[in-house]
Amino acid sequence: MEENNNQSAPARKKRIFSGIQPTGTFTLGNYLGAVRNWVELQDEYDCVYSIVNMHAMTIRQEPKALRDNTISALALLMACGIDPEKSILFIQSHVRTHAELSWVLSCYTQFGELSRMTQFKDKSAKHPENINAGLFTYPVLMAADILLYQTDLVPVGIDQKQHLELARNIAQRFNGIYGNVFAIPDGYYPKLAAKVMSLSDPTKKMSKSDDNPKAYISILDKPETIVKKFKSAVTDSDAEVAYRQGKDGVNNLMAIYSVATGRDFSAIEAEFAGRGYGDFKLAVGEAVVEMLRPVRERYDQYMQDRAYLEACYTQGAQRALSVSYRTLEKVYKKIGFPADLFAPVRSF
Ligand code: AQP
Repeated sequence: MEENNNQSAPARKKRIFSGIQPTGTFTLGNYLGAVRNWVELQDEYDCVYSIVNMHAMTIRQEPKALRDNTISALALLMACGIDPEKSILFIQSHVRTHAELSWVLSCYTQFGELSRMTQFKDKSAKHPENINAGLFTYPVLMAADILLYQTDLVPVGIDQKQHLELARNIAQRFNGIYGNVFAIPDGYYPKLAAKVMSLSDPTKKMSKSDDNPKAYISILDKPETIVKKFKSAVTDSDAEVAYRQGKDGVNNLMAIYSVATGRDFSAIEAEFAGRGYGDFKLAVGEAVVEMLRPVRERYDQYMQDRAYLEACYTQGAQRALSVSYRTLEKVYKKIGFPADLFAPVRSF
């Protein structure tokens, strides 16, 4: 039979990569800024998601807590809706290509570039007792994470924009020397809640490692805790629910409420016109409780099935290694390393 040469191969789906650190239970910021979008992108894109425990080491971690948080992060991602069959879902330290490419890329990254990273400045100010080299080179490892998968799009919160720009610069520099080795990734930022702010200081990002638990909503917080934290959220003395410059606390709550209910800002302003902040904060708390309820329930189910979680991360690591190794092999060849003596079997 004659081959039909007119039939073109199906277009490759665009590739997505993103990661999250297992430094504690995810916050509402992690959920709205990143994970919620990861879930939505799964049908349209070829997605790769990682629990980036190697990044977490840049801040001192208690080993048992890190191990437990890593498994818990896997269950949390699945509870949020990441499907380990549809997407490649893996634990970073299981896939050796990340550390290896990171070393190579660090030789193509300038000290001055890393010195300008604001997250390094923020985190080293927060942990003056442990300003380690890993904290400084964190963005290079992140560039390796992304570039290994020939990533087109990186869905992250806006706080990661500077790191993503650096990853693009490193890729362009490398491609400029060796030809087209890496795809150049674009950032994908949510329109709303790209930066969820702390409930106790709305000029600061909501973070899972904040010392003050009232500052963040953990996605596993009990319903009554969530409502209580929103009730004590810092706002202002205007007593007007309106989205305006200078109203950081209210703006933050409005963005959260808007995502949780699907209502736009003018509808929210109309809903709470003439009513005090008490009603508004309660409504935000209740909407968030409802949004997170299914996540909490599914999380408990996954955590009871350790064998299933292990099977998921094992399969995820095999698939991630298989895809990422192709890029690493190409890089090694380009830079002049001899062929790998211990290449992984590529049958996954
Ligand atoms: N407050 C936030 N608003 C929107 N997006 C956020 N992200 C984090 N905080 C917010 C996004 O979540 C993804 C995973 O983040 P990460 O765990 O890798 O690191 P992070 O940005 O340092 O998050 P945390 O919660 O602040 O962790 P700690 O306290 O350990 O440093 C990223 O896409 C990030 O943009």
